[in-house]
Amino acid sequence: MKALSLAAIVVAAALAIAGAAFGSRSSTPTLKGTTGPGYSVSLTKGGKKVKTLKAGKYKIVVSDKSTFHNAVLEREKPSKPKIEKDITGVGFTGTKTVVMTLKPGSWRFYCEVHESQMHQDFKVTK
Ligand SMILES: [Cu+2]
Repeated sequence: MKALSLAAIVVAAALAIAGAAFGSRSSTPTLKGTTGPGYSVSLTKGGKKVKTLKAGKYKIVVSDKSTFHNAVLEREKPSKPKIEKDITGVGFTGTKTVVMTLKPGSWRFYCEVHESQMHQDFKVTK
Protein backbone atom coordinates (compact mmCIF):
# COMPACT_ATOMS: atom_id res chain seq x y z
CA MET A 1 0.00 0.00 0.00
CA LYS A 2 2.74 2.41 1.00
CA ALA A 3 4.85 1.50 -2.05
CA LEU A 4 1.86 1.99 -4.31
CA SER A 5 1.13 5.51 -3.03
CA LEU A 6 4.80 6.41 -3.36
CA ALA A 7 4.68 5.24 -6.97
CA ALA A 8 1.60 7.40 -7.51
CA ILE A 9 3.42 10.41 -6.10
CA VAL A 10 6.42 9.77 -8.36
CA VAL A 11 4.13 9.53 -11.40
CA ALA A 12 2.26 12.68 -10.40
CA ALA A 13 5.55 14.54 -9.92
CA ALA A 14 6.83 13.36 -13.31
CA LEU A 15 3.62 14.55 -14.97
CA ALA A 16 3.87 17.90 -13.20
CA ILE A 17 7.45 18.35 -14.46
CA ALA A 18 6.45 17.33 -17.98
CA GLY A 19 3.52 19.76 -17.84
CA ALA A 20 5.72 22.61 -16.65
CA ALA A 21 8.27 21.90 -19.36
CA PHE A 22 5.53 21.90 -21.98
CA GLY A 23 4.02 25.10 -20.65
CA SER A 24 7.31 26.93 -20.64
CA ARG A 25 8.00 26.06 -24.26
CA SER A 26 7.05 29.51 -25.45
CA SER A 27 7.09 29.78 -29.19
CA THR A 28 5.80 33.07 -30.50
CA PRO A 29 2.88 32.42 -32.85
CA THR A 30 3.32 33.63 -36.41
CA LEU A 31 0.84 35.64 -38.43
CA LYS A 32 1.25 35.99 -42.15
CA GLY A 33 0.24 39.22 -43.76
CA THR A 34 -0.04 40.03 -47.42
CA THR A 35 -0.68 43.34 -49.10
CA GLY A 36 -1.19 43.48 -52.84
CA PRO A 37 -0.51 42.87 -55.62
CA GLY A 38 -4.19 43.71 -56.21
CA TYR A 39 -6.40 45.80 -53.99
CA SER A 40 -6.57 43.39 -51.11
CA VAL A 41 -4.85 42.52 -47.87
CA SER A 42 -4.91 39.34 -45.86
CA LEU A 43 -3.78 38.31 -42.43
CA THR A 44 -3.67 34.61 -41.66
CA LYS A 45 -2.59 32.26 -38.89
CA GLY A 46 -1.90 28.66 -39.81
CA GLY A 47 -3.43 29.27 -43.22
CA LYS A 48 -6.71 30.60 -41.82
CA LYS A 49 -7.99 34.12 -42.00
CA VAL A 50 -7.51 35.83 -38.65
CA LYS A 51 -10.81 36.70 -36.95
CA THR A 52 -9.92 36.54 -33.28
CA LEU A 53 -6.63 36.19 -31.47
CA LYS A 54 -5.55 35.82 -27.88
CA ALA A 55 -3.70 38.83 -26.57
CA GLY A 56 0.04 38.38 -26.54
CA LYS A 57 3.21 38.52 -28.52
CA TYR A 58 3.11 37.67 -32.21
CA LYS A 59 5.64 37.45 -34.97
CA ILE A 60 4.13 39.07 -38.02
CA VAL A 61 5.62 38.32 -41.41
CA VAL A 62 4.32 40.63 -44.08
CA SER A 63 4.77 40.13 -47.78
CA ASP A 64 4.30 43.37 -49.64
CA LYS A 65 3.68 42.61 -53.29
CA SER A 66 3.25 46.06 -54.72
CA THR A 67 4.86 49.48 -54.74
CA PHE A 68 1.36 51.00 -54.54
CA HIS A 69 0.48 49.52 -51.18
CA ASN A 70 1.77 49.40 -47.65
CA ALA A 71 0.87 47.40 -44.56
CA VAL A 72 -0.22 48.82 -41.24
CA LEU A 73 -1.39 47.07 -38.12
CA GLU A 74 -3.41 49.21 -35.75
CA ARG A 75 -5.64 48.87 -32.75
CA GLU A 76 -8.80 50.83 -33.55
CA LYS A 77 -10.63 50.36 -30.27
CA PRO A 78 -9.76 51.43 -27.72
CA SER A 79 -7.92 54.13 -29.64
CA LYS A 80 -5.89 55.14 -26.60
CA PRO A 81 -3.16 54.38 -25.97
CA LYS A 82 -2.49 54.29 -29.68
CA ILE A 83 -0.92 51.12 -31.00
CA GLU A 84 -0.01 51.43 -34.63
CA LYS A 85 2.77 49.88 -36.62
CA ASP A 86 3.69 50.69 -40.19
CA ILE A 87 5.12 47.35 -41.19
CA THR A 88 5.92 48.09 -44.81
CA GLY A 89 6.03 51.37 -46.67
CA VAL A 90 4.49 52.45 -49.95
CA GLY A 91 7.17 51.94 -52.59
CA PHE A 92 8.55 48.89 -50.83
CA THR A 93 8.13 45.36 -52.06
CA GLY A 94 9.42 42.33 -50.24
CA THR A 95 9.05 40.77 -46.82
CA LYS A 96 9.30 42.33 -43.41
CA THR A 97 9.03 40.69 -40.03
CA VAL A 98 8.04 42.44 -36.83
CA VAL A 99 7.29 41.21 -33.34
CA MET A 100 4.35 42.92 -31.71
CA THR A 101 2.39 42.56 -28.52
CA LEU A 102 -1.28 42.61 -29.41
CA LYS A 103 -3.45 43.95 -26.62
CA PRO A 104 -7.19 43.36 -26.28
CA GLY A 105 -9.42 45.37 -28.58
CA SER A 106 -10.53 45.77 -32.18
CA TRP A 107 -7.67 45.65 -34.62
CA ARG A 108 -7.23 46.37 -38.29
CA PHE A 109 -4.64 45.24 -40.78
CA TYR A 110 -4.74 47.55 -43.76
CA CYS A 111 -3.15 49.51 -46.56
CA GLU A 112 -3.06 53.14 -45.60
CA VAL A 113 -3.49 54.39 -49.17
CA HIS A 114 -6.57 52.33 -49.96
CA GLU A 115 -7.91 51.62 -46.52
CA SER A 116 -11.60 51.56 -47.49
CA GLN A 117 -10.96 48.67 -49.89
CA MET A 118 -7.93 47.09 -48.30
CA HIS A 119 -8.53 46.18 -44.70
CA GLN A 120 -9.11 43.19 -42.49
CA ASP A 121 -10.60 43.60 -39.04
CA PHE A 122 -10.15 41.23 -36.15
CA LYS A 123 -10.55 41.05 -32.41
CA VAL A 124 -7.97 40.45 -29.76
CA THR A 125 -9.30 38.95 -26.56
CA LYS A 126 -7.75 38.59 -23.11
CU1 LIG B 1 -3.06 50.12 -51.18
